[in-house]
Amino acid sequence: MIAHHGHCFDGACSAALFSRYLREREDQKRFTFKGLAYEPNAPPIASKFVDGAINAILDFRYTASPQLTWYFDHHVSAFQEPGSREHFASDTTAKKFHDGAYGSCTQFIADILRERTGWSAPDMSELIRWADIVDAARFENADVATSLDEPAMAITAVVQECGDDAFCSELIPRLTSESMTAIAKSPLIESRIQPIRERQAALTERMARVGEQKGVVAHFDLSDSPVDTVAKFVSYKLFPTSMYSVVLAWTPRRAKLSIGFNPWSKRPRQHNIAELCEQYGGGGHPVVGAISMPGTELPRAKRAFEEIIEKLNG
Ligand SMILES: [Mn+2]
Repeated sequence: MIAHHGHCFDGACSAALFSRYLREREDQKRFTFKGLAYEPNAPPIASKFVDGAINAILDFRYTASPQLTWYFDHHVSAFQEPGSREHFASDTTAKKFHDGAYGSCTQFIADILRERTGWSAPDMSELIRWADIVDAARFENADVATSLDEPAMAITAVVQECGDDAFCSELIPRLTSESMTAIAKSPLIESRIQPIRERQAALTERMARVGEQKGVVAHFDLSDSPVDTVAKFVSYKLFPTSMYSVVLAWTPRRAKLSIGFNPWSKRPRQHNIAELCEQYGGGGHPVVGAISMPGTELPRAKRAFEEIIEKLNG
């Protein structure tokens, strides 16, 4: 059972790379893929593990479970569960790895497996390269970051919007053997991309309308009508001189604050966004993070939104 960060390109690529390793090196033939989400009141991860099977968590929080066989993650906020850091540190299986310095979990898995076992999948190098670009936001500019023309970007957009377990169970095995160009042209992606293009255009328009820059922070309160997915780099396309963006998105299910550092900012980052998010029960990376609250707690999310704008300007 491979549990991976759900609705996430890096999570899907991690699952693809690692499942191929298990197939080639540990003779595993059947895989169950399970997407994990940072949600308030999410069921414990261990409840998804299968007895007697290889259970892996990729690109997601650690959990102290005796059923966990493999673990790879690069989120600096991986050890939120009480006692999890100690459990990880005392592990003796040499199958649990964490490195917060990595841009993507996929690259991390590739490097660890090559160093430790000599295994690699040369035909997946393009996938690994793009997982690193996407997850670490190492795009050349805001235009590449907001365009769906690159096959990897089209797949990323569809994974983020439609990446439930049924979809990922189809996508992930294909990522182990097909080119992203072929996958992006196939019905799996092609049939889902058009509405995303249209929604993204509409969202860009809405962000241009409600967006404002205060100091070095571009902020967008989108809570007046439900929106689930946020095109995070649009903010830097709209406000190229901003250093940070703060987006408040809301659905009846959850209020979500997305905070990011402008990767094309000419000025160096002054704040650790993961730490900032942790103050509100969220997490992420130094350059990008998120905070989720139940949808009923929108007033609290709005207060956090205002506070974070102030803190980022401080
Ligand atoms: Mn990742």
